[in-house]
Amino acid sequence: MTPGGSEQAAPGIRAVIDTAHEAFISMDGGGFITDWNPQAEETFGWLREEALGRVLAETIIPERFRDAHLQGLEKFLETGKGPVLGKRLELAALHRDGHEFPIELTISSIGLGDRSDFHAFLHDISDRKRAERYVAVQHAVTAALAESESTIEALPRLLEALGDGLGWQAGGWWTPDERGTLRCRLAWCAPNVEADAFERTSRDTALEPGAGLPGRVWASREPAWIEDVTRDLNFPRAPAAEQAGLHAGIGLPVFSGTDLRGVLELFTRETRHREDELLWLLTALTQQIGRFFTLLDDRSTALTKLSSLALTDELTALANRRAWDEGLERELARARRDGHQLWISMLDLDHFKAFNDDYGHPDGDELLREAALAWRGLVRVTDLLARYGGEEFALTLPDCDGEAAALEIVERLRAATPRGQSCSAGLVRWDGKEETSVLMRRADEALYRAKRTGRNRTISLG
Ligand code: GH3
Ligand code: MG
Ligand code: MG
Repeated sequence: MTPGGSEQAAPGIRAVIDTAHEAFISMDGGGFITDWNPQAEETFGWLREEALGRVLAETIIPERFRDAHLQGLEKFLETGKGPVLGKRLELAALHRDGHEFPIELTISSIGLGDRSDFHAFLHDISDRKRAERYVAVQHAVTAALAESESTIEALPRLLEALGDGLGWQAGGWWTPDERGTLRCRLAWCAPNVEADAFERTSRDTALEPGAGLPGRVWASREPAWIEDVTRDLNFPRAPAAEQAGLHAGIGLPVFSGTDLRGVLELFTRETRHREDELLWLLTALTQQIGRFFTLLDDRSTALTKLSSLALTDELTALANRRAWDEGLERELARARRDGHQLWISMLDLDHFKAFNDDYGHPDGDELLREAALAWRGLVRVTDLLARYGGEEFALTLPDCDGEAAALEIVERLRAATPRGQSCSAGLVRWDGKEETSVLMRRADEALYRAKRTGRNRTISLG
């Protein structure tokens, strides 16, 4: 049989085939193309007269699938059975210009005596595949965000979700340092890519706003698309990209509100013209990422607030008992390290119960607040002044040069007790080895002695 010389379809059928939305291809049992409609011309880039008589496998099947195709064909001719016949299939196809694209097709076989002809209706499903891929990327990004507690945790997962999902091979995250120079904080590359050297170059590269891909995104606050970074005049990492085989690059600004937080970049091995649809998708995704960053910021502010609340006395806004316990341990460690003196004082309002009885509890509260305020203003910010309990306060005096200096400060505080009230104080010096509980017991003992010996005084046990 002459290639291309199979029975021509009847005129009515011919018209149906030629005006079909689908590409129509026929092949004989020898694997030669015997029919090819205008849609097939459009889909594969071969004219009908060029295609007829060519070997189908060499025309539209990517090289790596050709063996399987031939084996399938042989098997069918031997057994009359073909697992692919009559089903809807999704396969990779080859265009005349060498690019691959996904198609959906149905193959049927018509036996003509001892001959078999095969016919296929098919169409390009690139758009559908791209849409499916975009949905998958959206899911992957959402999952990466949902699994992360912080931006540090989220960013590597996001780069992977975007790169993997879109089939781009490398990526990075850039933020400015304290001088406003952009630095690569994170680099990612697909497992099958030799981009280690490119990653290293990225980490070693410092870019001023306007320079390179991240710099121009940072300066313009707009996404940027470079068709081929190895040929771009404003891409300092071009030699490293060339070596890694990376070509097209995208840079995306990530905003939290109006605050530009950083630039995400992605690279692929192919040279790619700007694709608006992909840029829209990525812009929408970076907006989602930005909202997540805002959420994390709000949460960390709330957590800081909570933890400071847990250490603050509500009535006086001084450090509370818990903050005292923690702070005292820190002061002891510091004094041990530096070899400094550390003095501790306990102060307790005199006859406070009587004050409450005379003026009422709210006025008692007010007195506590006023005392806290007055005393806080008389000590250094580094001195820890805490409400130890009820009307009892505790004070650390680090770096205090001897008993006289410590006493002077405590006396100053006592003199500032508001509303004509008095208070008593105990003073001790940490001996350099005793445990906090022992130290506090001694301070208590000093205070107790001040009370017992008439109040309105300071007793130092040294
Ligand atoms: P002393 O001179 O021996 O220290 O006598 P005092 O009355 O000050 O001491 P006491 O321990 O007998 O009584 C302490 C009082 O402090 C009893 C308690 O009702 C009052 N108090 C504790 N916490 C607060 C508070 O937060 N607000 C008010 N208004 N009073 C408090
Ligand atoms: Mg008291
Ligand atoms: Mg008391």
